[in-house]
Amino acid sequence: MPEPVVLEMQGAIARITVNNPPVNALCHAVRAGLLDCVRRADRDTGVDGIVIVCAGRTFIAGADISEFGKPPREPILHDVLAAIERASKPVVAAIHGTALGGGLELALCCHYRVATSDARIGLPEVKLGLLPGAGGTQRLPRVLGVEAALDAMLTGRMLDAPGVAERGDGAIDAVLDGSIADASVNWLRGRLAESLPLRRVRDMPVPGNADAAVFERFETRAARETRGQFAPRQIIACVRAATELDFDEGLKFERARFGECMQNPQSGAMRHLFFAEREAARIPDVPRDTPRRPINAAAVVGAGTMGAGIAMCFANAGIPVTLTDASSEALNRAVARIRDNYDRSAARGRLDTQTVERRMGLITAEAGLHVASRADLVVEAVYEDLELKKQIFAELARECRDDAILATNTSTLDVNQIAASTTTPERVLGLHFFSPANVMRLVEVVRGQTTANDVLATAMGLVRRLRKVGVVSGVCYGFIGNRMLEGYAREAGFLLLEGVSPERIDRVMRDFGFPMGPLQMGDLAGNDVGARVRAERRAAGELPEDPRYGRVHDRLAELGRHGQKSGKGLYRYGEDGRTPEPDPEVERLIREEAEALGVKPREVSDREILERCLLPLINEGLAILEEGIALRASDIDIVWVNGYGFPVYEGGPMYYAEQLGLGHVLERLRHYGRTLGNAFDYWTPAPLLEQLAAQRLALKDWTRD
Ligand code: 3H9
Repeated sequence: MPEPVVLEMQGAIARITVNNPPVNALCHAVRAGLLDCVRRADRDTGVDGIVIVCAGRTFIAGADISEFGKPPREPILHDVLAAIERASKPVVAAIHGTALGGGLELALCCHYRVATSDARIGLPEVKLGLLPGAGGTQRLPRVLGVEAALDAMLTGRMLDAPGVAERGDGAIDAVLDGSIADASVNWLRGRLAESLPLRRVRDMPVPGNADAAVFERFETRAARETRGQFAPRQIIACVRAATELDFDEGLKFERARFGECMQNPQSGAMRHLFFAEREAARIPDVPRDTPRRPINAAAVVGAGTMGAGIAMCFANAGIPVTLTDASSEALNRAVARIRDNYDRSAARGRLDTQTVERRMGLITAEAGLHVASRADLVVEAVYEDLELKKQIFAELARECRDDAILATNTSTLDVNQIAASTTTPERVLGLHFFSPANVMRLVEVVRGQTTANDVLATAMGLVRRLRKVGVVSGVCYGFIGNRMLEGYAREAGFLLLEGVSPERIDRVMRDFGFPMGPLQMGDLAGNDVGARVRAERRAAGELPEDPRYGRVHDRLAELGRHGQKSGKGLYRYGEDGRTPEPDPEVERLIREEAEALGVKPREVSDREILERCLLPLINEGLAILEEGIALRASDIDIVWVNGYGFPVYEGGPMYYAEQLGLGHVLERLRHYGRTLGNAFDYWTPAPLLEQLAAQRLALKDWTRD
């Protein structure tokens, strides 16, 4: 193992290089090495200045997250940063890649900062349920101003170094060409010749006059954008402290708040998700170095909302894409919709017009499946009809190159049957995008019985290139996410029949942290779609013969109450077409249906609403795990957080279950089985749950033999 931190002399400049792959995290050895090198260089009378630079792909990406929760080992980061800041000679941070979290905090303790033109900086701690706890909340406002600093810390967004340098406020002092290790040394030499002073961010005043109104505005925004999260409020409090307290008092305040965030269970949940997301990319029987097929051109079959959204995903990632459909009107409509979508982003200042034109230029619309012959990968996104999809795949297999990958965006149909309709099933898999495809991060990558390893590896790589998160799912009805949704939606429907109002059910689930409740979500997805799927599944004998099952929603669909899109569903929608309002007509309908079914109104507590919605979902997750549909429990968490709005600070349904205690989950399932009756085995615990609870095993420690 090479030394993680080395010091070498470049004339009178001491260059300290951090080399701790993959991202130069500030683990114990790096902290110790940095402290030692900085002290040595500072003492050495032959040294005029110091440069801190990193080897590999990036500058320091922050504290080592895998050390969190373990007892701290000296030297702690604060001591290292204090030594850098107090050095008697100018210290320059030479940034390439990304300077994040503790990495940027370290750079802010240096007296100057230089960067490559593609470098980015950021304080993303909020995404881990934390705040920048090594001076970031006190120093960033001093160089960027309160508002820009708060914006960066509350969103965790990265800022481009050249843009920051242009502001001229000392956050980045220069953007350099060529090798950063050499260019930074030369830059420092030049400045030393001009006898540059030791400039410490801690001595700068916080610019501007941030009054109470500014902080209130950010409080309101945080309450909306990061509802229920603990860390954002602490970040705002710390920045306020930076404007009110002297620097050292501000640091103390920050440290105390950082400790509170670290202790808060939310951070544990969010750190779990950080590692879970990276783990999801690993497929045990597909080695990381499996060769991938090049994807330089894509095609999307079906120009509906989904197809158009998927085409945008490719264009956004710079991949040329051909959208095709049998109907040229549908194609024209799709292109107009895409254009409109981009124009609206441009109007909001999220995209510049050049980017809009470049992306539009990558999208071609042309009728006829023959256009797919040019593609390296085709995504089919037509109507959910198995026969239609089989026909399309048979034709695609003839039209496309032999090595082209054929993917279906089905959310319910059997990928194995679709693959079997081609002569080359090994190149077929599912790519289940979530709606709206250009916004939602999740893609379930559905591995068919015959999908080849390199096809799967290529698809996972592609999803990452689209800046989304891919989770591998086996083939079953609804894959991971929609299959788990069933029990959740079922119980919401039963609670309606038992006399609980739709608003109350949705409110309880929103209070738990979902952006919307199950009934609002149903209205958004469309009751006609749900009713059609239920009818097909009922006919196929795949649903319990329970007259209560989906009853209210089937009635709504019969009445043309399709949901938001038709202005009324379980709710009615006001002027804006989006705000749900209770509808007395629906209340009457629910009462009538309950009477017809003989379901009596009951007193139901909020706790019961929450448990009845969540426990079946968790139970199904365990079944999915046991069947091998999901590779690991944390993959299920990634699906539910990114595809269904499960609150990040609860870590996903399986992590949440583990926090409740699997024994407790088992006991509550049994409780409902006893009190509600266990019709159709609704409350029968998954065998894996019984097994884990009996053995007191954690989900992550369980392996499928
Ligand atoms: C902090 O700094 C607290 C301070 O304010 C206060 C302290 C007192 N630690 O994402 P990738 C691993 S909090 C440990 O696939 P990319 C990651 O698990 C920290 N490990 O690469 C993965 O491992 P594996 C604030 C880390 O190129 C591998 O590196 N900083 C860390 O797509 C590659 O990661 C952050 O939150 C870490 N800090 O993206 C930054 N970071 O290969 C978090 C990464 O075994 N990191 N790993 O699966 C990132 O955002 C991205 O990793 C980065 C690279 C953009 C840097």
